[in-house]
Amino acid sequence: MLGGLFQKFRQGLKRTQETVFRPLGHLLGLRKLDEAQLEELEDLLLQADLGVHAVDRLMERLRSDMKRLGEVDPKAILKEELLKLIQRQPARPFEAGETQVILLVGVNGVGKTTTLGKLASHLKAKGEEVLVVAGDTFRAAAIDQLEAWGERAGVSVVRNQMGGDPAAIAFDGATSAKAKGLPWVLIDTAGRLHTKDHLMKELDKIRRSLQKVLPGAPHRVLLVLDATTGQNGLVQAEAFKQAAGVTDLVLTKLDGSAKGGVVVPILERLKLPIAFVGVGEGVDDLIPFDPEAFVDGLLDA
Ligand SMILES: Nc1nc2c(ncn2[C@@H]2O[C@H](COP(=O)(O)OP(=O)(O)OP(=O)(O)O)[C@@H](O)[C@H]2O)c(=O)[nH]1
Ligand SMILES: [Mg+2]
Repeated sequence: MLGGLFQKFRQGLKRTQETVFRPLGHLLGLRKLDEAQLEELEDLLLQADLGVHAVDRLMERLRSDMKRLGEVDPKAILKEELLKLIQRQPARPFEAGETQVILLVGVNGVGKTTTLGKLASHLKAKGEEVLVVAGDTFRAAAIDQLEAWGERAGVSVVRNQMGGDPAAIAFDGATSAKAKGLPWVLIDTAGRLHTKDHLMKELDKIRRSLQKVLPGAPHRVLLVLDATTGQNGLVQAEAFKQAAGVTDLVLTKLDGSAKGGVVVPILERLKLPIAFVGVGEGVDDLIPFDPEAFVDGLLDA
């Protein structure tokens, strides 16, 4: 990862680092930890939303190394074990080719539209043409918000009136992009609760109408997750994975969260790659997930 992005990643993890990992500092510098210190470390790691499984694994490794070697470097062990846990699902790069449709899904307010806007700008800046589809037809404001992002990115937006059928507008967008030979179609969708059956079925309807135009579509389904909800977001994520054929994850609002450690249980439980993380509201605040930058950002003050 390039230096600038690395810094940005680190900046995005600042709240998690300061709130949860900095207080670990005095323990990570020790070479021998007594039982009370081990317990303190365990408690702090659990508070970081790393998940019980990962924390158990870290503690086991510390205890067994200490027994075997007499001394340990807790920070090095933490880095090594965390990297092992999060490196299993490398994200597939976004490479332009024949028309590819990307659908963004998730619960309300997680950052779908913002992520779409950032992604559109990013692809366009690389010189790749993008068509954006306003598939959230529930609110007029949602369509306007997407128009604004489209303008900023310099890409066209396909929209119909409020209350229109999202599957129909998705169909129109895919048809138009295919006819023009554009490499990317990004489709925004309305926020929906994973427990609302009819809304989850609507995603299926969008899929089917896209497939009428492009048999492989949607080529990617990005599930957008809000990092500030920590492990509470895992249940909804699993429901979306089941119902919406999710291929990649986007973890937004990392900058506003002290629960950045949630990356670990997310990757463990969902077994999907994190394609991007959101580290702010600006157009450049969407960056590829990088395991090394993540671990360094958490543990290096
Ligand atoms: N700090 C921060 N704010 C973000 C990030 N991503 C999105 N937001 C903000 O979160 C709020 C909601 O973002 P939207 O993109 O409208 O969320 P949405 O999922 O499209 O919302 P609905 O369409 O209502 O379901 C906005 O105020 C965004 O600016 C991020 O990475 N960091
Ligand atoms: Mg939206």
